[in-house]
Amino acid sequence: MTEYFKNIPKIKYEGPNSDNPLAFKYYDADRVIMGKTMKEHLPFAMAWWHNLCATGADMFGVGTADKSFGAEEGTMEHAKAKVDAGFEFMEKLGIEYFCFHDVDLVPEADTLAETNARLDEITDYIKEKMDATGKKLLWGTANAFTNPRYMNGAGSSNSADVYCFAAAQIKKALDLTVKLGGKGYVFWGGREGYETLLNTDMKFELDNIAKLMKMAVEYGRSIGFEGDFYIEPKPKEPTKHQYDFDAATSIAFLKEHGLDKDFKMNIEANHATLAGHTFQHELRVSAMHGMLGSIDANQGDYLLGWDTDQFPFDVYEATLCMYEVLKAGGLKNGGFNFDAKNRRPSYTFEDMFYGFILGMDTFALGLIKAAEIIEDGRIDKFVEERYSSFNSGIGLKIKNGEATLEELAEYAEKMGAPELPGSGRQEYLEGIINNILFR
Ligand code: XUL
Ligand code: CO
Repeated sequence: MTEYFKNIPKIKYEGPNSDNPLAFKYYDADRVIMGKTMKEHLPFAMAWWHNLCATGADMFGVGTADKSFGAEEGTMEHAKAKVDAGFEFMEKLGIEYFCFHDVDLVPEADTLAETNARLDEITDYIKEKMDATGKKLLWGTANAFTNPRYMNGAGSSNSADVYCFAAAQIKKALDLTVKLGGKGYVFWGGREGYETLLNTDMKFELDNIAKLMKMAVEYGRSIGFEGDFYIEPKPKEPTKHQYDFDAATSIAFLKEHGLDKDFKMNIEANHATLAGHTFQHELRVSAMHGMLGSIDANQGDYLLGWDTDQFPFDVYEATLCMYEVLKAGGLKNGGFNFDAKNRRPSYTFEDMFYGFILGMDTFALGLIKAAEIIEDGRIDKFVEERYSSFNSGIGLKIKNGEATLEELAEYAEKMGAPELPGSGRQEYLEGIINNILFR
């Protein structure tokens, strides 16, 4: 078997004092935190598209990284080489999961039948590798946005034929997800949005997307898919307005169409930023609806307005993310998929490993610190006390839904004017976070 990542050893935990760039400083798979190992808290996944396919091409230049893996691109030989390279990569990093789009796995053929035959062949091969190594599929999805036929979206397309083609891709991607034992199926609304309302029937498009999702749920359940369906919200890019703008919008859409029992959110950090929210906000909105499903772990650049998909480096963000995840009781079927790519000038194989080591260490550090915040208790205690006026008297009646507007007005009239509601103490709380992060 060819070794693709020569000179890269199995990446081990060496601790914070190590200066070995090919070692983990914080990710210690078997370390127990709040009753579970780091590996259980952090089911990391490799995104097939970024890691094995993307070469760093952008709007101004071709790729800089060589991802041919010794084979000619666009061939099945190349598709297989990517499988071999991908499994070697996961093995060397100790990553258990991967995620894919259909077209990441094989080159698309002229007909659906031929593409599907190629997908059958490659997934037979992937399955063999999974059985031999214990690697697992976190989620699968269909790419219904790259091919020109999807210029106006897939479920939101104005063309019924294009809509059917997307349905066929989704059906096949669900078959493959079930075949590989995947725990999730993602709908990222690639081009499900619009460029101008002058040519768009928004309500019609949204209803059609819901119909496609319903058909996917019915089909998925009929072939034994027991995992979660996910919407991955994103506010813009590639279209000017994407319908799955953020978690709140997506959850309202799911509830309106009766899809909320089968779907949860796949929250991507960089998409949250683009929506003008923090990552933590999107996680909290999802969690409070019981719909925190999975995470696309990356980060954006606050100075840029697009989806830079960088490896996570910001420990504050990762800590607050893990705080939300711990508070929500963990991710049931979900994981931490590095939907992240190296910067274009970081084009070597070593850089691919440095990206993952950075991301895994950032989340490991986030987990350690989030657990310390919870165990420390000062933040939770403050929040609890902040609402203590609702624990008795009129406050409790409001909380229990037993009060009337007249009653509250009468209470207020007797009271005169309320005292100021108490300091929010933001700076005190931020000081606690710094204290815990850097002590
Ligand atoms: C695009 C994005 C996708 C989804 C899967 O911004 O995040 O890669 O994660 O389609
Ligand atoms: Co993503």
